[in-house]
Amino acid sequence: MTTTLADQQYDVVVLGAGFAGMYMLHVLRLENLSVRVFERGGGVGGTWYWNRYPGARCDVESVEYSYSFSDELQQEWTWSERYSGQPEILRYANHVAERFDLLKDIQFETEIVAAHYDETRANWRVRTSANERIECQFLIMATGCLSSANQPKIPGIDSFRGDVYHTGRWPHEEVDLLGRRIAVIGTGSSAIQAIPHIAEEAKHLTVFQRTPNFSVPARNKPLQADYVEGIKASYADFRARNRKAPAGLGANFVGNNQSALDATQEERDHHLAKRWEIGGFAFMGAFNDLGITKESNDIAAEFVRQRIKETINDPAVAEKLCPSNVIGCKRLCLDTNYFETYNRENVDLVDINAEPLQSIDARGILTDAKHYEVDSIVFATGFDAMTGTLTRIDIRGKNGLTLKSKWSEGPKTYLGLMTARFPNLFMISGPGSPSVLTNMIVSIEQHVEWIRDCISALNHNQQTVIEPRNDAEEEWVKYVNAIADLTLYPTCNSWYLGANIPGKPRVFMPHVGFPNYVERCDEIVANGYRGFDIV
Ligand code: NA7
Repeated sequence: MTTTLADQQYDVVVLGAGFAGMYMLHVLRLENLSVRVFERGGGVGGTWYWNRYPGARCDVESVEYSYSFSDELQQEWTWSERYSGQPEILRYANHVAERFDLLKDIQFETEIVAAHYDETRANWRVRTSANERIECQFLIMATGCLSSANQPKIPGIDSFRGDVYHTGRWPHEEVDLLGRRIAVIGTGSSAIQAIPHIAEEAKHLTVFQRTPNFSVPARNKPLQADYVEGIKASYADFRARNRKAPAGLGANFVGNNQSALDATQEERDHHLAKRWEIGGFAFMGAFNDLGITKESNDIAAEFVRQRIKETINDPAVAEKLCPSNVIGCKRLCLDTNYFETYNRENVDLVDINAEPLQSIDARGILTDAKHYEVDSIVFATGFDAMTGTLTRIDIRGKNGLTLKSKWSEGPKTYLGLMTARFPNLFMISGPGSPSVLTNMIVSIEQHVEWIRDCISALNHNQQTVIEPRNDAEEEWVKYVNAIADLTLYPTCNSWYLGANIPGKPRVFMPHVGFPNYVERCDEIVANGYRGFDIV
């Protein structure tokens, strides 16, 4: 390996030092490969490095949302709450980086702007934002699914004299919201977490809502020592049971294997209320068909609407906050005092369907109905999910084909791991894999280990290039969509479908189900990497 900045060579270059990039680096180093990680942030943690808005918290339980690959690590680390807040997860990421001595191979504050495949030399030529040029045999995108912020282009935004924030790019220095008039645009998961905290600080908070969201109580709480000890004592079994669960999480909350349609009214109330009290995603396990049968889903949706109406003092506000679509179709939100916040004197809700956003001027936000004078605007408007970060980079495969043009009608991958005509380019939790429909860390570990095994098999067999075949990829895309069509997922305008980004093709991107996906991956390997061309 040469070490001049203008000409570095590595076996593997990894983009991103979130949970995927860190684990990828760790396992590839153990294979004695030279690896360099490039990270645009100033530290490790990915999502948890950027999303530091007030109230940012994971919606997967902390004893599950953590690495399983090292028993020493899972024994020595103790989570303090049922759902970890962003600062604790970031401390964990930093602990992992130090514990496994990862930092020396990560280059921070460096963006990869281009990656071109050189067919003659069968390698990737990568260029950084600082114009460094690097060559590598394998390129691994550990760029995250929610890493390109969606900033709506509202006319006049540049003229606003106050502060503008995005939840997904929250400043690293202290943000003073105290005594300010704040606007929050968006009511997705990030807003639902942030709004109760912002409302406590703000002089006045105006929430601009396009679509009301379903949210269930998180019932977050400090973790008791005996509970943590119990998990640690049987961690291997707990992790294994989670990996067998459809979304790679929630093994401790066994679903009720009964259709809501077969239940009496008392049974319906009982199961839904029980899980409402448990809190979190357990709610969707109240019946076995909430994700596939609209009539069953309606029953659960109505239960949540009733809870919203009971909570909100003003019936007109409650009506605006009641979602009409399918529960769980967009990712279910978990909250702490979200709906209660609308009972505060200093909080107003604006339905932007009734009074559309017109523009932003120096002093605030103008809708069809009135001008809202504010000091700060918080965009909680989500992400160009799953593909945004990948297509933003100038990635070119064989014959100069750009990834952006190849995916212009929607992402095409084989297993969500690779895409045809882009040899030796791997994606961790790429579109077409379970990723965002699962506990991300479970999916990340499975992908990282699959990629490691693939590279080491190639090296072992003195093979240098792997690429999925077009027919295998076409079939995979159809298969992913066919599974999604068996569910209610495609029935609403979610970011899973790209529907939140104007002009983005409407294609359901994640693969539904984790255990069935892993079986497919393993079976393809057992059959000599069926569907891949290997040279
Ligand atoms: P989400 O879930 O995509 O939510 C974004 C919110 O912003 C949602 O309410 C959107 O309304 C709204 N939005 C988006 N664009 C606009 C415009 N142009 N005008 C007004 N409102 C808009 O992102 P989050 O960051 O909350 O959560 C992302 C994931 O992070 C979440 O699923 C968890 O996995 C963690 P819409 O519903 O599209 O009408």
